[in-house]
Amino acid sequence: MAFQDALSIRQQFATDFHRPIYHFQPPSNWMNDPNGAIQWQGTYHLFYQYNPHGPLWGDIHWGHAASPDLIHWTDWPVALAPTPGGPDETGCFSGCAVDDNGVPTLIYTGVRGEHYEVQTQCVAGSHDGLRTFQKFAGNPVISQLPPEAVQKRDFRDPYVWKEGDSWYMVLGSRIEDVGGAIFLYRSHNLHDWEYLHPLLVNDPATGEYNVSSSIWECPNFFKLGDKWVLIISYHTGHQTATVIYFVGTFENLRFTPEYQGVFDHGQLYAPLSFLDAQNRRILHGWLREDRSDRAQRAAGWSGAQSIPRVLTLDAQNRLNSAPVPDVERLRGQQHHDGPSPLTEDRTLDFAGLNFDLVARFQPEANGRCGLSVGYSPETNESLDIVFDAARQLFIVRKVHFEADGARVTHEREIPHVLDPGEVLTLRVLADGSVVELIANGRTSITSRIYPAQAGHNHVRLLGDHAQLIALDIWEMSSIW
Ligand code: DQQ
Repeated sequence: MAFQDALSIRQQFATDFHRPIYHFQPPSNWMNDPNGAIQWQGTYHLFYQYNPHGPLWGDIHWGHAASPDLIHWTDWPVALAPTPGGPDETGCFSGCAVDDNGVPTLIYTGVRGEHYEVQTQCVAGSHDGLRTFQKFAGNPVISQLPPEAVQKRDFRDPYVWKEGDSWYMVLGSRIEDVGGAIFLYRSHNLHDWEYLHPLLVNDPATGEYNVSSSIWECPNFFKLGDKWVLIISYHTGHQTATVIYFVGTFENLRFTPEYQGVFDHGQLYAPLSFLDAQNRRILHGWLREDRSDRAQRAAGWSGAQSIPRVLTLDAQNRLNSAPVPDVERLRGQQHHDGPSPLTEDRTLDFAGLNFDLVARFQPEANGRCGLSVGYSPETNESLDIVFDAARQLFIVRKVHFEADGARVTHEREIPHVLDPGEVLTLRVLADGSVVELIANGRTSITSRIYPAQAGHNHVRLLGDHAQLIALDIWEMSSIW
């Protein structure tokens, strides 16, 4: 698609206030996982799971966009399409990109079968600066499942890195009646792969995320500081669930987790990380919709990418993330509030759905403090995120209207433990229907909201028995 065509398609959505203006999306239609993120000769390239035919999942291709700064994107032609009769004839599923001796190379899952039941690993390289990709004639490069996995499907999402002269790959999968599994492979040329052993397997005996029907998708495995981090997207076997991570050691090709956490408690899924030229470990995540297929069809688009985040480990080996600093260049008019005691809920002077917000609170031992986004005083529609200091958790409450006009309330609790003496810090990137919230750099809660009217866009301060130290909100400009 020519750049100008992409722009004019984007302009058709100009009045859709649910559509983000500064988070990446394709011009129209469906997008899910980020794929193949890489910085090539200074330019960032992002690929993504894409259905060119409509706004629901299906006939999965790899869309492609490029950026000088991870914020402003240009649409590039589709990079991978299913080849009739080939190992990817029913879909080019998720994968990564590497630099194979000067050749940008994509490694992805080719899918065959009416029910996506044959999943094998494929390779494609570019010889014209990532404009087009040629699939390796010997594809698939991995088609046999390891002996541990007796099922035929759920064997996908290669994540590859190089160490010394060897390439390594982790693959997401499951083991029948045991649950999610990540398998480790090695190669000297990206074509011939040797299976080593499971990197990590679900323990059905422990924990909330250890269900024997689970599938572990989209693994990322990388060194961060002195530790190794494994990120997986956890699928219950019935539905897309939560992104979790493990931090530990990797010695003699064996991973020993020492700490486990949740990367995001909401709508962020299937993230993909890569190392850029500044040695930053950067992660994109798919921001899933939270509305019906019918509503997505009516909108004509589905899915957004998170603002890329820089990953770090804190002193307790918790995985921290922060939006790339370049997003701050989109900040426009600033609104400031505080310091002031928080004794009751109050609506701010600022209203809008496209903003960047930083707030710091000091709650008393029994205090509550937080924010409401997309609030309507007439209907009470809102997304409230309130920290309960006594219980050290967030209460996330969403009041919204279904397509049939029914008013619905969802409420859930998300743990967030402040360190001794630590103030509560909230960073919120709100953008149409997207609300990315990161608390103290380590608790990520991504929400999607679809206010019934554009004017349902007030921001409120919520809480009592707390001190607002400072609040800053910046209006954000569009990247298109
Ligand atoms: N999405 C892809 C799969 C992956 C899943 C298919 C995760 O490769 O496991 O679109 O969202």
